[in-house]
Amino acid sequence: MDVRAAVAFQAGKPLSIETVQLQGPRAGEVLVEIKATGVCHTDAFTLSGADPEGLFPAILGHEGAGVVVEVGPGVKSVKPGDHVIPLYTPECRECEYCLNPKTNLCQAIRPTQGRGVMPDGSSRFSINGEMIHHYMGTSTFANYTVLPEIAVAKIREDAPFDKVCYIGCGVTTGIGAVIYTAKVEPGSKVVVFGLGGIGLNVIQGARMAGADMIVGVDINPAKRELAERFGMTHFVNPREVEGDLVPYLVDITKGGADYSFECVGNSTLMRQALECAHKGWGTSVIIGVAGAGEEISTRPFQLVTGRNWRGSAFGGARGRTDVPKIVDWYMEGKINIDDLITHVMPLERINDAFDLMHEGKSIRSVITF
Ligand code: NAD
Ligand code: AHE
Ligand code: ZN
Repeated sequence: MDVRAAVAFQAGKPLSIETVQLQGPRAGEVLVEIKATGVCHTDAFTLSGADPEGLFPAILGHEGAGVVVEVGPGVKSVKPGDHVIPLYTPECRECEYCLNPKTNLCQAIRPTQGRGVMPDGSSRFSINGEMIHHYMGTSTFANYTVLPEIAVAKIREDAPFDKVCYIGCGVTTGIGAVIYTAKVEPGSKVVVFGLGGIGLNVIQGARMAGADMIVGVDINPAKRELAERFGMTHFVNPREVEGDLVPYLVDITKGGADYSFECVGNSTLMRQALECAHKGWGTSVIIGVAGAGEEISTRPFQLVTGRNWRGSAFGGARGRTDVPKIVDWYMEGKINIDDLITHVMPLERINDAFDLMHEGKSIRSVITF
């Protein structure tokens, strides 16, 4: 079938709106009509050329919501008409990883996701006979996409697509990193580096977890007001701090953060986030994605003296199990998504969404089809 998609033909170039061809679902796959998709910084990261797994041409996008229109042979868990959120972290419930409660990183289809193809090794997308790569196994910058059955979470039908699409990445990543990965306790002191689409959800998660002090660190002062509305208690602009940022943060938290989160993708900030964590027990969680060739470093003494350094992908959430619950939280008014969606636009204007992100003018832009 013909579908409308934003195609990334080349790194560093704007997306191009095209009519592309999409083959129907094969065994274990589903065809989903995408109704809305968010634009995450990771899409911009891959488009920039900094992603070692970036492949071109590709249909990017991994923060969608839509309706199942057709299922391939053997599909049992969803049917046409079901409302779903695509999962770039699938949940097969059978692999060694899914069976281990310590991780959410289902590996059932990870190798083919990284090669931009479906689990059988081929792509369903093409343009004029030329293959187009899938992206993160989701490719939501198209009005129809094909996904493995294990990579869709069935959600309630009264949830608005143009809001809950954000649960497909940013909301779950930020809130989940607090609740599932770090397991922040009531009364904690939390420091959040980066107050964008992820960091504000970390703040919202920290408030839900009952943190007492939530420090937000960002070089863009325009992020302050919204972050305060979401629960930030103290704002730090590193450009206004005299001297080193780490001792400043240790000082205002009276010894260091119980939990810190890096939500930018900058390896210098990752080090600062680790080093502002409390001696003896502080945990620092890396969420930001750093470019090819980047490495992190610190003095081993920082870890010897009891700080913990770890990372979180998709907030430690198991998509088919946890995403429907997070949709319920939204529908019950327990989490705020609406105020983080600052821009809504049609697919034809998707490049504006990238510009707004780079200019620091948006939190989340959502594309509606
Ligand atoms: P965003 O562009 O919305 O926000 C980034 C924020 O960082 C902005 O507010 C910006 O002002 C701030 N910032 C930039 N440089 C800074 C600096 N030197 N010091 C302090 N603040 C600085 O991006 P986002 O969508 O929130 O994504 C954030 C990061 O998280 C990206 O690297 C993205 O790829 C990554 N991410 C990871 C996961 C995961 O599962 N681990 C999921 C989603 C996104
Ligand atoms: N392809 C990159 C890594 C990108 C990355 O870390 N992706 C996160 C999700 S970001 C969503 O906005 C993730 O889930 N990682 C776990 C995984 O298996 O990809 C690279 O460096 O190669
Ligand atoms: Zn994302």
